[in-house]
Amino acid sequence: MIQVFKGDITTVEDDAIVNAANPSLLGGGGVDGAIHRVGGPSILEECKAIRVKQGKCPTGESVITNAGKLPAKYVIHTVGPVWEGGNKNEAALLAACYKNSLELCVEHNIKSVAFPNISTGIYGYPKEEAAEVAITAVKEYLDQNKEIQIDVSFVCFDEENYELYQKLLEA
Ligand code: AR6
Repeated sequence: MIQVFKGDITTVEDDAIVNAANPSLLGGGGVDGAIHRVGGPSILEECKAIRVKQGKCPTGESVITNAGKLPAKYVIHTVGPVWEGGNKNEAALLAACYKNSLELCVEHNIKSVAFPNISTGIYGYPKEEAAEVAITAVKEYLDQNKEIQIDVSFVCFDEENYELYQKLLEA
């Protein structure tokens, strides 16, 4: 099942929420800043341990940590592409963020997950193109893995994204 909500992802009570992180995994602005602020220091501690183990997180990949004081059980940190005009493999990298995050959900028996609109803030990905990539990637993943039952929500912070997702999901 795929749903869209408008709001702040730090309040979502799903098994997991996804963070739009950067390769350092050490925090930043936007939704990343909000998740670390509300979740508290245990998330950053686990991110630092992952850094020691594997180094930076490449664009398109995802890692999983505890969710600290957040209502979710896990935070999946994924690194979206910086928009550079569209010819730098941005769409494939953005799709990989969604698919790799869903892959982690399967590994951790996560049954509900909320995604923010990855890359559409500080990273500058055009919102309509990003929404199309996000919805297509999630639908493809769920279609290709029919045995997997995960409720997926897109949590839109701004009205423009919310309206785009509603329009595209109705179509
Ligand atoms: N809940 C849900 N969505 C949010 C929230 C929130 N609390 N706050 C912002 N958004 P951005 P990016 C939306 O900039 O473009 C960080 O510094 C926002 O409206 O958070 O992937 C990282 O460390 C937008 O639609 O992430 C990276 O350096 C969406 O989240 C860089 O920003 C993504 O915006 C990543 O940039």
